[in-house]
Amino acid sequence: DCSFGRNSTKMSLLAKIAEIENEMARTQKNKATAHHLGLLKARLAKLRRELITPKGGGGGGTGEGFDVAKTGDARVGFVGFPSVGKSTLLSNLAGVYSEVAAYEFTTLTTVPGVIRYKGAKIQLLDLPGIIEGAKDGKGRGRQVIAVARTCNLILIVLDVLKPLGHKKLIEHELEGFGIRLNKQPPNIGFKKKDKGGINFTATCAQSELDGDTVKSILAEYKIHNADVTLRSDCTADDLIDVVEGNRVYIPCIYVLNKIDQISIEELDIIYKVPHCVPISAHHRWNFDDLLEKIWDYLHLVRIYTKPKGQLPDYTAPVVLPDGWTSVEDFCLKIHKNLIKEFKYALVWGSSVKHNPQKVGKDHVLEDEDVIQLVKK
Ligand SMILES: Nc1nc2c(ncn2[C@@H]2O[C@H](COP(=O)(O)OP(=O)(O)OP(=O)(O)O)[C@@H](O)[C@H]2O)c(=O)[nH]1
Ligand SMILES: [Mg+2]
Repeated sequence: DCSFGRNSTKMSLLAKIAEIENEMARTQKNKATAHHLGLLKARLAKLRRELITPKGGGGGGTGEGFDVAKTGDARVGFVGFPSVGKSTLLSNLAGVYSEVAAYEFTTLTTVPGVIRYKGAKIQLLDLPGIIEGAKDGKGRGRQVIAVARTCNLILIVLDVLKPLGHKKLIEHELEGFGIRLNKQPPNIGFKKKDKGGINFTATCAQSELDGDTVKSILAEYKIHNADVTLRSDCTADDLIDVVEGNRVYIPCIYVLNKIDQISIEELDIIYKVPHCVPISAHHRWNFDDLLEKIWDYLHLVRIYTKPKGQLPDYTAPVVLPDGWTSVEDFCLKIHKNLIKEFKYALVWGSSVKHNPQKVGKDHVLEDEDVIQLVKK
């Protein structure tokens, strides 16, 4: 980014972003302004995308040292401001050394660790501290957030002594980079066409969007022909997310660290934050709760294999991610050619009515099912 040309485009993009953000802050949110706000939001989303994927710059990789190999059954990333205790957490949870210090920006690259929990191998990534404005290219934030996008779960680590406003700031940074936390993809049908104009339908009452607003948001993207179906009460942001594509939906846990420094009364208040686990990384307090919550939020599915005539092996499950748990997915996880030899499978457990039940490759398995493969 050192060439003058690049920097000046970046500055002008940042200036435009600030201008729109200011205008949005000044605009009262109501029915009369919804249309205008929708337009501003679409403009903002477009500028942000330009900022993170510079023209001709190849989209910008994660940068040296940031990209560590994905190993294990799931990847969990620690994101937070400097000195909140991310490295202490990695060291004490995974037994991996990551430099800990009282000064800020101790960790300068990704430090991986791995834990085994309920038979699953979970990769933990200690990431460098990020600062406000990270998504707009400040500090190492962009690389950090790019790695966060590859995680199956994000732990936002917060210092309980710092204001809860820090939580908002970090969420804002991640959101600006296309990460959606603890959220389902919007229930919007969207299909571009060659002609016929904008065909707008809503299957339920809409508090923010109407046909005109949808039309002008799409016009911002030079889309004049499309089918749009809103199947839940959607916001302009939801529609923009669908049009932009490239959004990732990741579960998130707020880890409130350093509870050794607060009172029991303060702890009671903190427990009310949704999706949170209070801990002390330094004293290893409440790690059991944290691990259990990590497990819950990852939604992993354990499948035990039973070789013919033997008992199932309950110590080494095959672990599948939620949504990828068909018998075919199971076979693929073991070996890429296994499915070619597959005839049928016998399954015991909650996914079947009879124990065992003969199933084909499309059968969807559930957590703790037992499977026996029968080859051709
Ligand atoms: N009191 C208290 N201090 C802690 C706790 N966990 C970490 N610390 C201290 O907080 C400081 C920062 O810890 P680190 O683990 O280096 O923080 P970090 O988030 O990795 O910081 P960066 O790498 O700079 O982003 C160190 O002095 C730690 O000893 C805790 O549970 N309680
Ligand atoms: Mg660190």
